[in-house]
Amino acid sequence: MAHAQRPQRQYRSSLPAAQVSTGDLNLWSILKNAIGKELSKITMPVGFNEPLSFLQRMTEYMEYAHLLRLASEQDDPVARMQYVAAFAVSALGSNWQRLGKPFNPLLGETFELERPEFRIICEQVSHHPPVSAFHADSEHFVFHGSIHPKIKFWGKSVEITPKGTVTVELPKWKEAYTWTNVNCCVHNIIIGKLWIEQSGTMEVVNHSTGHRAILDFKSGSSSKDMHRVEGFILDKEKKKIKFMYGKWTELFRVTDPQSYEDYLKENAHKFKSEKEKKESKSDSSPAHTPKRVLAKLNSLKVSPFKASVSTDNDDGPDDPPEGDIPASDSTYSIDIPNSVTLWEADQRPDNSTEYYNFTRFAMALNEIDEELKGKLCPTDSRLRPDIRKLEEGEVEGAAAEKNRLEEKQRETRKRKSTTSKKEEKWKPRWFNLEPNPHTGQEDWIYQGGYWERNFQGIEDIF
Ligand code: CLR
Repeated sequence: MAHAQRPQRQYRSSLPAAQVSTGDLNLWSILKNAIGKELSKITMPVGFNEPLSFLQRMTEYMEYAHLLRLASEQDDPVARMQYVAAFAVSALGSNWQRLGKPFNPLLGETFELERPEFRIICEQVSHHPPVSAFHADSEHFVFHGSIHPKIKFWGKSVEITPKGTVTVELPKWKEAYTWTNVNCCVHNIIIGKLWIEQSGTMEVVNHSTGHRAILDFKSGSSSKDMHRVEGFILDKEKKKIKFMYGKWTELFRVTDPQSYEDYLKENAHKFKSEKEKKESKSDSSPAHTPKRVLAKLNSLKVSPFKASVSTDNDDGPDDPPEGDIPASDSTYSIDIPNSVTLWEADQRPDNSTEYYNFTRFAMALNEIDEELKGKLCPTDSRLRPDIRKLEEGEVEGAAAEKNRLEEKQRETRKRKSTTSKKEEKWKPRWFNLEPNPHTGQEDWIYQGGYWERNFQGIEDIF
């Protein structure tokens, strides 16, 4: 494929303007009337946004696409599973400390990205509920799926369920792997520093060989478990073949189950004392006092999205229920003998905190030049004036453009819902709802043709 041979080029390493402080915006004052509602139905001031559309944000799954190439290059199905599982974990790495809300894509909005290891096309295929579909490929793999982020606000926290299955196909091996992403929770909406937790079980299934990687994303209830992911690769007889472990923010490794067992035995004393420490801690002192919360807050770097702190609130930071505290055999160390590192996160650039905590990869997603402008589909996220204005630091201009676009979208919807002419009813341009051949479930499947770049007759949505 032509795009694979393209020479590596330099992408921009920062945005045109640093993030503007939103100091006096109070998240709680906006959200307190919205408990139990879908977040996509709540209008949030642009100050809470990051200058990316959700389609661009979704593309961040691809940052470590080389892992899928590596998977395809392995002759052993277990080795392939290792890399596919590492990719699934790596895809969530960019979420660390990313607390800005991406812009809701407009209906029919698209986003394309070509990089040496892959190319991807995304489309917003539904507005209510919001559903974003993507299809990435290279000569080594196909990766596709759709995300319908169900976002619920529960008072102290926001819970996000990224509904939708994703599929990796390795044509060389005629294999398909599927999994569902884990839940994401944004804590401390009322008071404290916002933080992101991703927790739950992810099961990566190889539909051809029956191998499974069952990965547990631990709840961040204790600092030892913070960001931790671990689990086993099982064969179709459910025999444990490999142990995998790491942190979704940092790295992911693999070792054999025997090395893990031995390691647990040798370090049993350590784990026990850690557990006891934890227990005695929770028995004694009351969980949190407002003063301690305040002191902690003051010592932390101030988050631009922080809710204003009120002293008469007796609630401390969100604590997950006691039941979520994982069993004592979880590995505290990340140096188990005979391990191989499959993935390591690219370090955030030095200027990251001034730029919405973006990764190097995210910095370049909204980049545009004349050459690209000339060939992009007119519905591409890069052409959205509101996002462009925000990345240029023009918060008010961005807000005005965002309102204009949303108004335009409402008008179009009204017009289309009253029309009886079938050809005027809106339908996604590049994806179609049909059964996923590997899971049998309804899925948004790419219909092809985007890269031929015939963009005639495409509606003007901006
Ligand atoms: C997490 C990984 C999933 C896909 C996914 C869906 C929705 C995203 C979420 C990810 C990360 C957190 C997110 C969320 C939408 C809104 C939320 C970006 C990428 C932000 C942090 C909400 C900020 C505003 C609140 C503080 C009110 O596979």
